[in-house]
Amino acid sequence: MNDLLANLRPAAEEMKDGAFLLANFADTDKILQELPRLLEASPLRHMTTPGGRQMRVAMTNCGQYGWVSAPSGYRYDSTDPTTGNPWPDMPEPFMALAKNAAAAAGYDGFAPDVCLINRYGVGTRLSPHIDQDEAEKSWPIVSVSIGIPAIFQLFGSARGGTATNIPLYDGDVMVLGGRARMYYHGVKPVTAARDARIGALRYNLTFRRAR
Ligand code: MD3
Ligand code: FE
Repeated sequence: MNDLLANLRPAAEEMKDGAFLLANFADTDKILQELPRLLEASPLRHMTTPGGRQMRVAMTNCGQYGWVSAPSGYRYDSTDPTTGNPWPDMPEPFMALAKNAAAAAGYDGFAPDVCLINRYGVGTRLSPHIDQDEAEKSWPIVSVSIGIPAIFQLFGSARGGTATNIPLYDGDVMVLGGRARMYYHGVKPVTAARDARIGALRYNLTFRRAR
């Protein structure tokens, strides 16, 4: 886009059916300052799916609840099963970012009780799925990308069909609401790149209202 017009670009661009992109919305330096102590309290781990497979994305959580995948199924739990402790509190800057992003896409009053932290290495992908473990699906999910880029794929209500491919760069925030909230989505295998701060890694934070 022409630089002279850049400040006319809306803060939130609707990509498809209630999926909004807020390009370069997040201060990821600030997020990366908070991460080490969160990961120390509740380390990243490769969860097992109900089908018995290990997820290639490493995950942990902060907030009142955390999303857990186990052989027994998916759930939100106030206890980290790895440590036996509550998940670490959601840092105030995380909460503020999630609220501001939701509001910029038209969702006032969003108060996430979960921050799922996903870590991708080069080659890591996330298979198409629907996020349906939350009690109230009318709240959006807010996603924050950190580090090396990835291509996010947004399908429709069915698993197949053509995807809308959305490259996500460091600082990009997506707000998933409306019909897109229940759409299949995934992440293509992450291609080789380096971030000056964290190397060949991508983190994604998803802020959710579980209960
Ligand atoms: C579209 N994470 O954690 S974030 C997930 O990049 C997840 O780590 C991906 O899918 C990642 O469940 C994608 C963007 C996102 C998050 C939630 C959605 C897109 C969504 C929920 C409904 C539709
Ligand atoms: Fe998802």
